[in-house]
Amino acid sequence: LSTLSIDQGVRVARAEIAARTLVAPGALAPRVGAGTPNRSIYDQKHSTDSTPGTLVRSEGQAAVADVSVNQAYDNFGYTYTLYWDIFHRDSIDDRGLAIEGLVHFGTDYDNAFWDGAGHMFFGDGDGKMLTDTTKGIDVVGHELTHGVTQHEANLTYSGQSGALNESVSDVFGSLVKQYHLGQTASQANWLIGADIVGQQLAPALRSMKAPGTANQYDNQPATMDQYVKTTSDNGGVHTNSGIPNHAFYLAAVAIDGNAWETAGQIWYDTLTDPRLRPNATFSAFGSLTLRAARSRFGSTSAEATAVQNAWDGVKVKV
Ligand code: ASN
Ligand code: ZN
Repeated sequence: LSTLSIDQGVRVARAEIAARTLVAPGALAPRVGAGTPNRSIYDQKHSTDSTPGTLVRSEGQAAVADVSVNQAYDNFGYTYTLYWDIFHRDSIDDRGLAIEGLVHFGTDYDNAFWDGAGHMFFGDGDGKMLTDTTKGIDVVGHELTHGVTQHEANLTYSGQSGALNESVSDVFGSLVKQYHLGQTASQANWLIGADIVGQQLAPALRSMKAPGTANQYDNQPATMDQYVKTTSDNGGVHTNSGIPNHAFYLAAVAIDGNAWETAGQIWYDTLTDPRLRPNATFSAFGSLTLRAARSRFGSTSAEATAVQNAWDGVKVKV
């Protein structure tokens, strides 16, 4: 220090500040409290109100008598943990946003959803189509990921960008489950919603491994030539998501090992890439995954090759 003139010292300090501004915000020192979720679970008591009902469990509080409350709380925790441990993301907005779950929404309500305004709603199911939706770790991960997507690429919820929005939720929902269970890509079953289906929809809502085979009503395509043109479901967002879902599966199993470290990292890099536009097509998304694979793992890496082959496999040009 004594060998530096004041001027040199100032220049060093300036260089440090300049260097720091080049670093991505996520790479800066974590905020105080980062690494811990801030969960609140509300009981809607079967109402269909869109505002939170009775607060029944908040962060750090012990389990309560209501199983749905604890399942939502725990599955939010596992979802937060994947995002924090693997992608260094602090909650839905990467700024520690409170995670709010509203359980017992409606009566026999056969769905769970993100409302776009910070709340995740969970129905109890009618017992035939669906059972308690809080039980599905991948389902809870799916809904929370809708919030992540809203804060990142904000993929428009219709047509191809809507199917990408849906697919990203399935991808990270599945990864939350795989990370929690410690399963490699080849050990995972790649089903979505297996823990919340009743006998009518058994064995699952969707299959990333074999789209179109998850249950008796499943009509998901696995390849672009089978893309379903429809005006229902915002242009088939829950149907055509089978195509990018299957691309992710193909990439993950070709690479094998822990999917969250390879294909998952590539998809996360893509979701958070400012080049991913809200109206992205499958092709635009696929091209960005290839770009992400090359920049993170190398242009001739096994990961980049697997990603290229995956999109070829679902007949999407990248
Ligand atoms: N469970 C559905 C979903 O998260 C609800 C919806 O159709 N938006 O995709
Ligand atoms: Zn969804």
